[in-house]
Amino acid sequence: MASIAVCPGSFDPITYGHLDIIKRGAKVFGTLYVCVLNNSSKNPLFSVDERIELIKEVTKEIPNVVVESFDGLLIEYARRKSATAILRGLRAVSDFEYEMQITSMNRTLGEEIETFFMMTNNQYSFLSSSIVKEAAKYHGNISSLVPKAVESALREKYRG
Ligand code: COD
Repeated sequence: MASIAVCPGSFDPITYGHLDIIKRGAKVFGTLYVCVLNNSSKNPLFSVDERIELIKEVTKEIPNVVVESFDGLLIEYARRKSATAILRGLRAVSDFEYEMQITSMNRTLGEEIETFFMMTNNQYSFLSSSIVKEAAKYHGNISSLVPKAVESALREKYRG
């Protein structure tokens, strides 16, 4: 049976840290659904459609990656996709508590779906979408943190 996993997140916007996890996950799972939470209560910089377009652009060379949005519970989305796994990235120890909470809740809601973690590549340990947005806002050099398409989109957002 081909393995199907979901890789959920906000991806506001996608960084090289996210991309590293997606590329490595795509080598392990038969199909990897990269899914963007459509959460109207947060205040994202990029719309869901913009985030999806950026993820599609930077993953276009990876044939078994599918990019979508989802609403509501991740476990319900994973079931609709017949996924047996959730893939998450871990950066520093500071991620641990939050990830434990999410994993524990997801296990309560759907114990048939297992969560897998991948340790980040060292060079991306302290990389987050928030830090990238902060740097871009003040016109810092972010070329080593995000793919070109994302850098251009950020420049456009913070133009002027
Ligand atoms: N290196 C490695 N991994 C990274 C890096 C990096 N530099 N940066 C981010 N990541 C990983 C994160 O650890 C995470 O695994 C993934 O990439 C996405 O990160 P974010 O920050 O874009 O997304 P999150 O963590 O805000 O996403 C939260 C969810 C949307 C997954 C969560 O809120 C959710 O599932 N919501 C749906 C409602 C639900 O089901 N709730 C019940 C469970 S709480």
